[in-house]
Amino acid sequence: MRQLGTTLVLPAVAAGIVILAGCGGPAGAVPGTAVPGTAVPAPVSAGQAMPGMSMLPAGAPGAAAGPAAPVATDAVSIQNFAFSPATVTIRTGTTLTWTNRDQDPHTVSAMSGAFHSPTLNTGQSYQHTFTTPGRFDYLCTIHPFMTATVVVAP
Ligand SMILES: [Cu+2]
Repeated sequence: MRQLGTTLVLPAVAAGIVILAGCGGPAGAVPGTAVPGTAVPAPVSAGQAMPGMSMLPAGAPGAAAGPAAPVATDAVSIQNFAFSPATVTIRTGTTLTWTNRDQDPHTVSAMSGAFHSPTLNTGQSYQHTFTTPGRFDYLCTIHPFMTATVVVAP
């Protein structure tokens, strides 16, 4: 008898756990559902985003201090027939360095003619200092489909 009772209880408990677990989801969703729209994911995503987001706020103050705070990089890789990053934003006076990491030769050539590297073979680099604010689209003259942009902030 006891064994039967116990046997019956266990499934009941298990079922209860399952039910509770099941209710956990819907229960949490109900409040959100009660307020349809963006309110549903907001609380959840806010909590989950905190760890990842914490890095952004950390950098945000610094970025806020410098309105022009661009992508902090002064190096562009030429790899897989593409410039990476394809768009870089730098401050006036920054020297950019392109390095060819492909097996094929490439060039770094401004469409405006503002700068033009020699043919860069594997592992070779080219540097150009941007002294004038503006947007500089450039390409590889050997592979004209390879285009990229340098944005020079004042
Ligand atoms: Cu190329």
